Amino acid sequence: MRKAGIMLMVAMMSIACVGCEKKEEEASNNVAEYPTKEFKPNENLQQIADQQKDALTPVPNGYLNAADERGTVETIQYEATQEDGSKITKTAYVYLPYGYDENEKYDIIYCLHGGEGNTTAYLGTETGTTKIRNLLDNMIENGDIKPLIAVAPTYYSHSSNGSDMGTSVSKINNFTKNELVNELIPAVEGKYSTYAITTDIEGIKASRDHRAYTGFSMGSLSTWYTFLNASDYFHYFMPMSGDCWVNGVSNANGAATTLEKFVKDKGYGVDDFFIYAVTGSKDIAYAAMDAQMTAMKQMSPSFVFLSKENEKGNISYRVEPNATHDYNYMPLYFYNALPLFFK
Ligand code: FER
Repeated sequence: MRKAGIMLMVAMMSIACVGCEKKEEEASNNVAEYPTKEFKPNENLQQIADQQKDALTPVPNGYLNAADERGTVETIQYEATQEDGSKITKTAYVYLPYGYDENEKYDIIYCLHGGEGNTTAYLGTETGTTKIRNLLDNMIENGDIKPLIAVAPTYYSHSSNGSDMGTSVSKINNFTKNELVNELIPAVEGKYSTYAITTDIEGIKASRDHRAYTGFSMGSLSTWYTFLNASDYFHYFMPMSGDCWVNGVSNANGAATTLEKFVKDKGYGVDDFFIYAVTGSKDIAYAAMDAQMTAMKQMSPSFVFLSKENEKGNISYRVEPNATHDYNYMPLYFYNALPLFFK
């Protein structure tokens, strides 16, 4: 009996050890590849394997190069109220599609950078282009999407330099709760022609089906906060590589429960919002985002996930095999999500 017990222990220890070595091996490979970020090895390899069957549709050749018909980028200045009530002037970049005509109405997407990023992350500047800008030009030129306006602002208390990383969660909360709808949207959509006939609260609400919000990493966090703080004004959301910290960091069940309660309280059905959540299987945000999505998958009918079997839903969760935490994956995510928006 005793002998059997010891043998079992030894057997268990050696199994545990095999697991250990494997994990260590995986972890060290990843540390070499991503030296600045901690990478947690995927815990559910079968799930990853399943998702890998669904790799995103690749961006067509040439779509990241300059299109024949190119939009323009302008800056807009607006007065923003900070958390302490003080006012500052902030700058956002605005992409206008090729042939922009102020007598037409355009769908609009607000794009938020990651931690320590800035307003140039998506659209560059007036003169310098970016892959996202070329992608938008090419998608519009080829009829993949209707011409739209894109805006790249910041949740920081400055426009394009320095870092407020330490205070970014409270800044993101203030930005999404107050500045976005009271200050940024009126400034942008008062100047450029969107579906907002007026830029008071009612006009912004009435045009929510023509407004989207996306962000990468901390910008993804801001996307979840916009869902909670400003979904009266936005119908479409694309969180890229970041989970929701509304109940604290790495609290997937808490985040999912808060989001579900919000959807129930609002009385939202399957047609009332659409979330395209996306990340990469080797992204530092993968574990957190995947855990949140796993919890939300249990929350039908508040969250109805799109799948091959189910083409009607209010959320799609996609994982690009091997993609890391890198802005260079954003064009792939935009290319796959934008045709699903503004339906
Ligand atoms: C996450 C994982 C990583 C996340 C953010 C980060 C918001 C990193 C942010 C940064 O360093 O900028 O799930 O969610």
